[in-house]
Amino acid sequence: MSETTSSTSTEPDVRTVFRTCPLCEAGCGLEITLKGDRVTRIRGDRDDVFSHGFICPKGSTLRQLHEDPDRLRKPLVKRGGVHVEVEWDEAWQVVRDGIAGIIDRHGRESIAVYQGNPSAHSLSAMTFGRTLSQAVGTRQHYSASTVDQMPRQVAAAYVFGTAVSVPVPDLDRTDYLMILGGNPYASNGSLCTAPDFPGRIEAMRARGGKLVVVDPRRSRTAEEADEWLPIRPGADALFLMALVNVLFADGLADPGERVAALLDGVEELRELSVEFTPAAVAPAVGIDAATIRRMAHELAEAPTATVYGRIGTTTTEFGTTASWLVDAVNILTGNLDRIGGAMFAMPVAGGASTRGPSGTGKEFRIGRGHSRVSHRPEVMGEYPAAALAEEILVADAGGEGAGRVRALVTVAGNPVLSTPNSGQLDIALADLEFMVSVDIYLNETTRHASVILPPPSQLQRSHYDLLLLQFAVRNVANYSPAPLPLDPGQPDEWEILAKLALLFHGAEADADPSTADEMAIGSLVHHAVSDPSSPVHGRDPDELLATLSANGRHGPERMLDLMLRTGPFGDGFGAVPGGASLDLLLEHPHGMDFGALEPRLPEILRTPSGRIELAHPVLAADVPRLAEAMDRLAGQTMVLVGRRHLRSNNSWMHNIEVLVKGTPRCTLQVHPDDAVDHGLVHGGYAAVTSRVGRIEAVVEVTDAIRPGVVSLPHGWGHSMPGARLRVASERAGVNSNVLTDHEALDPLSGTSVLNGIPVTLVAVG
Ligand SMILES: Nc1nc2c(c(=O)[nH]1)N[C@H]1C(S)=C(S)[C@@H](COP(=O)(O)OP(=O)(O)OC[C@H]3O[C@@H](n4cnc5c(=O)[nH]c(N)nc54)[C@H](O)[C@@H]3O)O[C@H]1N2
Ligand SMILES: Nc1nc2c(c(=O)[nH]1)N[C@H]1C(S)=C(S)[C@@H](COP(=O)(O)OP(=O)(O)OC[C@H]3O[C@@H](n4cnc5c(=O)[nH]c(N)nc54)[C@H](O)[C@@H]3O)O[C@H]1N2
Ligand code: SF4
Ligand SMILES: [Mo]
Repeated sequence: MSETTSSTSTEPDVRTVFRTCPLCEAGCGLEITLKGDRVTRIRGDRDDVFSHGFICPKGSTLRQLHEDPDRLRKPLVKRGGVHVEVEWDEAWQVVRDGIAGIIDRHGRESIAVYQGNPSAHSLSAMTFGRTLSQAVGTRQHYSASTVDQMPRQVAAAYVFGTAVSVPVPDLDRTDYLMILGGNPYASNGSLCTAPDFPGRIEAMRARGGKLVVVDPRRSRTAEEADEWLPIRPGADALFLMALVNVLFADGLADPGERVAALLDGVEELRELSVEFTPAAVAPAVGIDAATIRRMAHELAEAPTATVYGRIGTTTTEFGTTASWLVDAVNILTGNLDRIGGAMFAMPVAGGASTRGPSGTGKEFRIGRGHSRVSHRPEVMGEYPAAALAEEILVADAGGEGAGRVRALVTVAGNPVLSTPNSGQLDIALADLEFMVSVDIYLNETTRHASVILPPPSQLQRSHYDLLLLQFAVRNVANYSPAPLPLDPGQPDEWEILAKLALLFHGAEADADPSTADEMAIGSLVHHAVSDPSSPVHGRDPDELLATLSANGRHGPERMLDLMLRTGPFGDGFGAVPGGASLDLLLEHPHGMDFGALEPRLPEILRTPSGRIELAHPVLAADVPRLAEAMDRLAGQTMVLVGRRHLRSNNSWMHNIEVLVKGTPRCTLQVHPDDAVDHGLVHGGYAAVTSRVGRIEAVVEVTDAIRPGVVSLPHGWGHSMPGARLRVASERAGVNSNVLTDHEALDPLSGTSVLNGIPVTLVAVG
């Protein structure tokens, strides 16, 4: 820890450390002042190479999170329906016996694993999550990906070859940004890692650039935009296809020489787009034909432009198709892989887009197995989160896959609030025989757990965002050691995951997590030396292992060091003096900037053809479904969409007083015309009913939403018995996912439709 400690005060015991915020994708640098082991201040790190001092209101609350009396410090075991605190040894024994019992009675296929969003930002979970899920030995894998970005990844995998070859807007250099279904003024951006996203947008506008926001709501981002297009929910793929239609029809399609030489499927895409004229789609999309046409022209004619789609495009019935068409528009307007357009990051710690033979790869396929009850295809090793409840509840079903799910492991997930038809999932979890949760709270989901194993607080852990730096708008690397020490006896998060893995392998309760650590690093080193494309190909694995383990380095740090040193900027274990390594990052507590994005075609491609699949057969085959949806969308009446608020973070930061105080945020936004039609009044209550559920929400009448659309944020509904969230339960709100339908999925990715849910509204007294 001493390596990044700088004393900024003459007061004894006061020191300043730097830590990247792990709460969202922006990854802002924090400057943390400590007196002894107490945090006295957190503010933005002005010297951070990426965030330059920016933070949002959540960043400084890592202190409140650390000090929250409801945050679990010791494991909880459920006895007689009540969670009681126990010592770690006792908890591990209960876990060991529970696992052994389940495997004995029902086999491994009866155990499901659900990984939630914070695990994507956790160095521990990104390095040991896979160790755990492999050890469980089940096909029953679920995660928040299928209520989030999976469609974007599937589209990238078909078009470019890997699920992480997702082009990101070159925010700092573009002249024109069109955002569909994203609200970075609230979310700080997603699949586009850019601390101070709003500041970057303002800089673009200051240099004469244009911002267009396509959103059924006039979001904060739309307020700031030059133009707001209030699209009908679920219609983005049609809107984008119409842009493609105009680009071809008006002779604007010009990918540029370099990209054109790599493109397959241009003619097929042109043919597919023929029927989707602006006039044909306008009634369904809710944007007039002239505007659609003008948008296509503006995108093609801007010096540089980039289209960016996020949650409002992915969590819809055409999530994958919309994501593909985002790429298609960027390609046809000549903006793919060029400065100011949509570019690919070059992750410093490497990743699927930097490994293996460059320019070609294996075919991406889904459907290696199907879920037992609804026969949903596997996607990237997972079944849809929306299918978890039925896999628990339905006793007997035909189809592939062995038994019914009888046990569950959750890691950093709160699916009872975050996944569709959560009323049903709540019932299902109560029906499990055994459940282990790795989580910091006793909340809506973990109240069902037989055992809760709490990791240390965010401030007691080191950080490097292995996943999200793969989607950054600059090539940046930022490692932070843990600012605070562990509590006595508290295992680190990776140790919890590693030990769980060992127990699933049949080890006893006193197993040493370092056994799993040694196995995991051994296998990573072995892979590296046998990969012909790795800079350490052919080297002696023992020598590399010894180098990595110098000074007792182990766990995630040792793995990260390997990834950095064999990554695209790495030192190659001596081959490239001065190249990236963990030691180098430790010398740079404010992060290291490896420069602006640079063109990566054709090297980034991993498609079997080595080409960009602009009309991949799987994607092309979805187009008839899109055409069929037009009439239905045009006739759509009342639908529900979500939204995010800057001071909230999915379902789990509502126990922080400073974030939730003030005006209640869990309100149902209703257009004034709809309020009149339904007899709803501002501040009154509306009963909202969908196919699967009913809730009563406080009405907020506002013209910042399209007529025929209502909006409720997700992640609320903290009034469930058995949870321990004192602050959150006082401002419980209602759970919007009681209304979202577990049967409504994007069939190409298994991702839930969370936006555009048909609902009816009735005023209640
Ligand atoms: N209707 C609707 N539903 C949505 C969305 C929407 O837009 N609309 N958005 C979806 C999206 S994008 C996402 S990502 C999902 C999120 O869905 P989930 O990931 O299932 O839920 P979260 O609310 O992020 O809950 C995170 C859990 O992790 C715990 N936790 C926090 N930090 C840590 C940690 O460091 N370690 C561990 N082990 N646990 C930790 C918290 O206590 C909490 O239980 O929700 C989805 N649900
Ligand atoms: N403050 C805060 N920040 C967060 C989070 C949080 O909960 N709070 N969550 C984090 C996570 S896990 C994620 S994945 C990201 C998500 O980041 P974003 O994608 O930016 O998420 P939202 O802010 O929900 O913005 C989605 C927008 O889509 C609009 N929308 C709804 N339906 C449609 C539609 O059919 N078409 C179009 N075009 N728009 C539609 C909504 O009105 C909303 O304005 O945010 C991350 N950052
Ligand atoms: S924007 Fe995200 S990363 Fe930055 S301070 Fe806020 S929560 Fe943390
Ligand atoms: Mo998310």
